[in-house]
Amino acid sequence: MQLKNLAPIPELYVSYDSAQKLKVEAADLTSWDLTPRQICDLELLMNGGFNPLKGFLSEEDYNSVVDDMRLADGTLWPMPITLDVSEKFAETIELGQDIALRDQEGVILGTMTVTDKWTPDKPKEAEKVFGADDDAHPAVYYLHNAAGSVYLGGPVTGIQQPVHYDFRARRDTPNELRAYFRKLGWHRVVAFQTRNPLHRAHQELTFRAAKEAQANLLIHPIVGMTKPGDVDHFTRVRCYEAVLDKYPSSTTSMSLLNLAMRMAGPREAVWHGLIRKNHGCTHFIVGRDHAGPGKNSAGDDFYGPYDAQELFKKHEQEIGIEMVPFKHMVYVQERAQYEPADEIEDGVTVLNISGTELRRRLAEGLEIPEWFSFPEVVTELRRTRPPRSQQGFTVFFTGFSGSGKSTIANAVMVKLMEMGGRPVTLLDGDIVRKNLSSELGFSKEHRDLNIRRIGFVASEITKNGGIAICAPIAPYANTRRAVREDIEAHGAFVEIHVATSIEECERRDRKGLYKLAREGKIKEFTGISDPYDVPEKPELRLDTENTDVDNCAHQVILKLESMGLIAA
Ligand code: PPS
Repeated sequence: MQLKNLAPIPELYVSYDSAQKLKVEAADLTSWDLTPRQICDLELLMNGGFNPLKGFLSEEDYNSVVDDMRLADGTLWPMPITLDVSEKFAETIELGQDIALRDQEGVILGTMTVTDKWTPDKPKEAEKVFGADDDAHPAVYYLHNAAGSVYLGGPVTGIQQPVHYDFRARRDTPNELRAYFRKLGWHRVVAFQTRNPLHRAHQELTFRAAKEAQANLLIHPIVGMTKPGDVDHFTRVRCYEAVLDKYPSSTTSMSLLNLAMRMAGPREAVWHGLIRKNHGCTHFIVGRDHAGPGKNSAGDDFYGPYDAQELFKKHEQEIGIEMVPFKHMVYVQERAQYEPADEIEDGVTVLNISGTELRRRLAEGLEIPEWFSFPEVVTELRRTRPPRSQQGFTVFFTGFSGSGKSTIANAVMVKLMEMGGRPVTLLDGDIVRKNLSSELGFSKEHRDLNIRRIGFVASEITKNGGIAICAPIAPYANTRRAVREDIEAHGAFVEIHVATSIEECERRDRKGLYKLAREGKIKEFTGISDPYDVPEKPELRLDTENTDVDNCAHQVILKLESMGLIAA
């Protein structure tokens, strides 16, 4: 008997011979260079992971998905999969035109016939899809700050899969997984979605879920894009491989999913379910706060802890995959085992380590008990995340010209060099503008480019275990946030607002620039004729008007000590 979940699923790829021909023809088409997120989306469109989508959404489908979680024909589909482009590019495109979709190295992955072109109502998309137009939500932030302002829609023709050089044997298309399940005779398969390393509680939970569903288990981690700040997928995959041995042999498999997550909670859970159905699974584990994005800007959760399970349950029949609700597992010390929290009687000792506590223990090099995780996993995590005092980090000063940033930054640099241990690089505003950004002026566009360059260099330094000290004006909050995100993927970002008032800077006027700015001889001068967004929550704010340089530098060093970045 051929089970429906294991029958081949439609893909958007043309045959090998047609692909060779199409590749040559597509070289003459107008090209769009796909963003990393679009590459993830395109891969799953082409290989059937996003079945029944046949391309990037048309305007009609987009509106219907945003409003009702359905395509225009009524089919359940919760997430807008859109090709966002710049206004400039959109202007060059006529409806009906074919465009080539290229990866970041210029390889043509597919073509798209543009049937639709429109300017989306982004605040509405944010409200409807993510529940709030709040930049604290990573996907809303992306929507407003990274995504292009025009969407193109139309059917896609697949030429080739994006190339992955890592963990090739662990990546499977929906049809490859379906074939694998057919080969092994796995008719019931429960999928476990994750963007975190697996510890003992997850292993116990997934094992129980498989037993309850009388199904085999597929560990199906996301390796595309997850929440900024997550453990990188290279480390996670090494951790997963270590945990795979802990399951009874031949019951469990692992496959990597190149999905770009949106952290959309309930809608995301439904989307994840559809994707897993497409990958041949019959059951799907949905946990507490599934794909939750964390706190909103008022400090509250974006979604209720069980909203995702509720929405999934409501649409379970239509999704076509059965939900296995996640039981919160905790460790019972007296019985030395994990048990579902809701089944535990009073009077026993329940142990638990939260994600935040785990990060703290890793950062401070503290013990991580055996009951919590597997030694192999802890070793991997420690290799990637050594204690903070051995990691690289960035100190990012921001403030008006003449506020004292460079002087304090210099003093801090010398103090850190005196301590030794890590190489220190100073990226001072003036120095950077003499070399790295010598061709740039002071328009918003150029300032952003300047700060992004500084951020790029600082993130490389941080990644490689050094200390980067940056001291540009960096007047825009959004750009500072983007740089923070880039750097926090590798180490700490310590933002220091040198809060000297504009009046005091002008009074000091060390370089005579304020005088020239007042006379209109320097245009777009920060604080005089150009804006400065005061940092809302910097790690440290320095008052230079009542404190001398040495003391300011000392405050920075104390801050670094209190964050565990330098030994006390
Ligand atoms: S930015 O906005 O972060 O890109 O600016 P930054 O690269 O830090 O600026 C470096 C120095 O350029 C001088 N300068 C100006 N500042 C602000 N606005 C205008 N229009 C301008 N023109 C020149 C200014 O002296 C900055 O010096 P610092 O080191 O901040 O005192």
